[in-house]
Amino acid sequence: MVNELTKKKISKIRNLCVILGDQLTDKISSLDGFDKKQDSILMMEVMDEIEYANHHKKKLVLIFSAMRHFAHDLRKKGYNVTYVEFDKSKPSFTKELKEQCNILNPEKIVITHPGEYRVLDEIKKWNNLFKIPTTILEDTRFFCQISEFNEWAAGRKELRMETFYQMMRKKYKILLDEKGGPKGGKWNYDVKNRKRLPKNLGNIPEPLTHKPDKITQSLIEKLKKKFSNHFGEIEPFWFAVTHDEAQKSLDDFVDNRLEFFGPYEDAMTQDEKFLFHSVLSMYLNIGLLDPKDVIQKVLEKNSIPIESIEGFIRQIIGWREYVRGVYWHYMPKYGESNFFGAKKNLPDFFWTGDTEMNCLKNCIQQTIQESYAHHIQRLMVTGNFSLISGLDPKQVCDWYLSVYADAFEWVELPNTHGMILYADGGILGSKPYAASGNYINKMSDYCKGCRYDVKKKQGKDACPFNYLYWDFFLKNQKKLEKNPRLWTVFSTIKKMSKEKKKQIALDSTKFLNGL
Ligand code: FAD
Ligand code: DLZ
Ligand code: SF4
Repeated sequence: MVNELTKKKISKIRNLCVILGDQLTDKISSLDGFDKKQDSILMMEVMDEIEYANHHKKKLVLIFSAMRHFAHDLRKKGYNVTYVEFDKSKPSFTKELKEQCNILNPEKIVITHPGEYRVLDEIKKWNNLFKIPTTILEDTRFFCQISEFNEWAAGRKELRMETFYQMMRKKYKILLDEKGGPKGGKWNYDVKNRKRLPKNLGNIPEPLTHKPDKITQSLIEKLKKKFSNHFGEIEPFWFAVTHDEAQKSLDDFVDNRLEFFGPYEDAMTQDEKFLFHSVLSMYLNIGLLDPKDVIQKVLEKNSIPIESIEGFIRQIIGWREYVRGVYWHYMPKYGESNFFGAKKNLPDFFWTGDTEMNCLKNCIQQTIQESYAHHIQRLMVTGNFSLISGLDPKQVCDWYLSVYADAFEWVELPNTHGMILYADGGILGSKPYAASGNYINKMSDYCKGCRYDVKKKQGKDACPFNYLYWDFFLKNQKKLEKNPRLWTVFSTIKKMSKEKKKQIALDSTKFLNGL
């Protein structure tokens, strides 16, 4: 791509604004006060970012295509943009920035706070390395700033999403009644978000697909050649890569799927990959959609049942903001804990989908194809399995960071390390989300097509989730038995015979050794 600035031979610029691959909006704080005559933008595709995880090929296409389209739009609007395309000779942000500073000679470097600690650490070294002042600005796309979360968290005995969420609802006056209480009388309609799919629901509208244009198509061809070793299927590629396309995807969700989002939020079926989910996280996370616009659009649909509106709002201003707060509050140490001392290697089938467990096979194959799985698949199938099998948290986190198009560490790590693995010892959630095959059978149709029998509790045909569930609690009894939310689990264990415990251990060891 042509380097506009070098072409124009500007000898010195004022601010060099660095925009990262997940900051693709002209509302980004690093562009506040941008002066088109004196300032310039730098965007870089670099090998470090490509190689720090085994990113799904669709994720690579999404990010680079969205970056290139964004750079193109900025230039059309009259911004000076230097754009560095990926190449083996472009190893890191720091190395590239150094070269660009030599050419552009800026007075100041300006950047919005990155989404990952690893990158923040790198940026913090620029001041000294380049002897050019570097300003890191807050990421104002979020509802809750990091300092505000830290203030909220300070002195609390425990952090809980629900308390945080209510604070956010009050602060932004979202879904409140005239007296300032929750609209409809309840803060949370979670109990209405757990319906199984009925047989006669009819056709579920699929998410909007977008035809790759020339920029995307040529990227697909290049990436196919250069990064064929990366995970997942690159085609068919149908994601939005521009703001206009992402906006159309949002409209499509609100018009066609939001109504049933609430009731069927926890449901799963092998025939539908997306159900009533929005499939918007990847656009939100890279800047193609603004969370504030998304909330606004959803709130305008006031004819839709409250359990869908509230359920959706809770995910965005509740969970999304809460996990980001937890991440920055506890980094860099957050990912280092291993509460259960879990150390089993991630089985190969996580990368291939080659397993006889139908629920896992289905969720993983879908992940290979789409770089997407909805929340309950990530939580209760792959996540639950990782927890009760005692898989090494670092390997599990690496997997989630690689395979999903929406995966950036600020959101992936708390969800994986905290929510599913409880490796943080209960910072993020109040108990581990362990479940037996019964839960998966209740919420899906996976068990019908499975070689294992979900009703069987022991022996070679029994559903592995059934014995692994008890094995997990038996192995971790000392660490968990005082948790009041696990009272029923441990009262059952107290009544369990020695023979039964022995059988659970036998079945589990045999199964885990065979992985
Ligand atoms: P919907 O179900 O339509 O939800 C609406 C929006 O709410 C999402 O787009 C997302 O922005 C937000 N949201 C919902 N749940 C969460 C949550 N727990 N944390 C943060 N935001 C949430 N989400 C990511 O964006 N990136 C990740 O890397 C990621 N990793 C996850 C790993 C695990 C183990 C688990 C259990 C969850 C993870 N999530 C992650 C959260 C959630 O699964 C995805 O946001 C969601 O599946 C994306 O699909 P959707 O857009 O259709 O979401
Ligand atoms: C995920 C990703 C990839 C694969 N490549 C790039 C890149 O080459 N250049 C870039 O600016 N951003 C990329 N990203 C997104 C970054 O990883 C993301 O901006 C940081 O993780 C945020 O800290
Ligand atoms: Fe999964 Fe067990 Fe059901 Fe098979 S029987 S699909 S392994 S829950």
